[in-house]
Amino acid sequence: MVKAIFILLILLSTPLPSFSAEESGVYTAAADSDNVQRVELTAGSYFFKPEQIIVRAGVPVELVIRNESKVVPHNFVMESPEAGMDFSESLSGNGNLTVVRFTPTRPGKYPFYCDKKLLFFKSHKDRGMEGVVEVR
Ligand SMILES: [Cu+2]
Repeated sequence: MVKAIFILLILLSTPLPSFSAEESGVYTAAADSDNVQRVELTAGSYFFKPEQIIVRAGVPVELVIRNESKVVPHNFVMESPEAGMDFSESLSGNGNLTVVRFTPTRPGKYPFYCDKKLLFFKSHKDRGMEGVVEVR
């Protein structure tokens, strides 16, 4: 009984988890020794995680996207040619990786999303499969 109370006290004294930037879906990239900003991204039905990626302008970025989806097709789309990010890449599923490389040229916030849509259903983007590259 004493032991049970002791454990309870420990549980009660444990501070509630605070939400760090990581948990809220923001990732700040740091350049590796070869001066590439590598970012791991997870895609699934219907999300990208992290949802916000912060990178530096003028430094190459390599996005390594793991698509967890087994059946539903997804892609990764950016339409910001003015900032050096203009592509539509199909994502290989089943946990496979797709690598997207670009060099952001201009500070700002640029959306990325999946543009897949099945018949009359809501698009994946509208279901939350979207995010932002913030270039600083
Ligand atoms: Cu999708």
